[in-house]
Amino acid sequence: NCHWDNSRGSLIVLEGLDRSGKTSQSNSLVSFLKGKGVPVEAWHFPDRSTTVGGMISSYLANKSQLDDRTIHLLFSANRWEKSSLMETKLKSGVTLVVDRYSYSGVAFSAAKGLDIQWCKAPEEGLIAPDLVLYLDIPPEKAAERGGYGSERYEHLDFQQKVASHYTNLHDHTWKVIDACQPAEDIEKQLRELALECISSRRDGKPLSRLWL
Ligand code: NYM
Repeated sequence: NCHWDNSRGSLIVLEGLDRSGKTSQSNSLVSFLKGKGVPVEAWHFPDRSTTVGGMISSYLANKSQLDDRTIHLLFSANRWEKSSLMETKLKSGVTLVVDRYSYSGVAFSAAKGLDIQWCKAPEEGLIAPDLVLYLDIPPEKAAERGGYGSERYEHLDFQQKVASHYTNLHDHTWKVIDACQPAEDIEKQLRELALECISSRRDGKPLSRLWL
C-alpha cells in the first residue's frame, strides 16, 4: 500500500437530511477504505464530546433553549475547535470521512429563516472538503423510513426547508447520490468516488478554505 505515501489525506464529507443513511454509509465507507490500506478516520459533526458539543447536544435534546443565532455560532465553533487537529491529520496523510460539516450548519440554520450569507460567514476559512457526497432523498421518503428521533429539527416540514437550502450550496466538489437506491448500490458509488478522490491527492493539491 506504499502508493498512498507522501500525499496529504482527503477531506470527504457526507451530507444529507436526517434519515438519509449518512451515518451507516460513512461507517461502511471507512471500513472499506481501511481494508484498502488507506489511513482513514471517521469523524462526525456535531462532535458532542467537547464542552461546546455538550451545549449543542443539550439544545438538540430540548434540554436547553438558545436563540437561533447562538446555536448557529456554537455549531460553527464546534468545527473551529477541531480544525487544527483536522489540518494536522490531513497533512500527515490521514483521510477524514466526516458525517456532516458546514453545509449542515448553513442548511439547518437557513431553514429557520436566518440570512444565508450571515450563516456562511462564521464558516469562512474552515478547511474546504475535497469531495462532498450528498445523499439525496425526498424528505417524504426519509420520513417514511421512520425512526425520526425526538431531537429538534426531526420533522417533515422542517426537513423540506433544509432540503431546499442544501440545493443552493452545491458546488464543484459535490456529487449527488440517489439515496433511494439499495444500500449496496450507494456503497459502491461512494467507494468509487472516494478512491478516485484519494488517488488524485497525489497531484499535491494544497488544502483550500471555505467558501472560496
Ligand atoms: N446540525 C448539524 C445543525 O443544525 N448544524 C450543524 O452545523 C450540524 C453539524 O444537528 N438534525 C443538525 C443536523 C441534525 C442535528 O446531527 C444532529 P446528527 O448528525 O444527527 O448528530
